[in-house]
Amino acid sequence: MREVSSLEVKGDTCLIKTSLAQGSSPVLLPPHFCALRGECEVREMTKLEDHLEGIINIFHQYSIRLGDYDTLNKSELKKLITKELPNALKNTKDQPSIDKVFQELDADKDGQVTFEEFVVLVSRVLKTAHADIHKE
Ligand SMILES: [Ca+2]
Repeated sequence: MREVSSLEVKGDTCLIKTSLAQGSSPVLLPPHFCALRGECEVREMTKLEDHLEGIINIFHQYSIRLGDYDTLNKSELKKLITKELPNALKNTKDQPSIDKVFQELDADKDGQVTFEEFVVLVSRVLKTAHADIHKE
C-alpha cells in the first residue's frame, strides 16, 4: 500500500503525493477521481499504470509548449526525442533523422504528431528494448 503524504486540490484536479519504497512520486488524478470538491477518492495505482501515465505526462510536457497543447510539432518532437530518448534512438541530434521520424509518425500528414501517433514511437522503442534484453 502507498501512504498518502499530501493531498492538494487545484481547480478540478487532485494532486496526490504518495510515498513509495523508492521515494515520493506525485500522482495527478483526473477530475472523475474526485468524489467531491476538496475530497478525493484515492485509488492505488499499480507500477504499470504509473509507468503508462508517466508516458502521457512526458508527452504533455512537450506538447503544451507551442501551438496545439495536445499535439507535437516538429520542434517539440525534436526536443522530446533529444531530452527523453537519447539512449533509445540513434542520431537524435541530427536534423534529417528527426525529419524522418516525424514523417513516419505523422500518419495523417497534418504536420502534427498526436498522442495516438506518438504511441507508435513508444511501441517501437519498447520492442527494441525488449529485443535487446534477450540479446544479452
Ligand atoms: Ca498527425
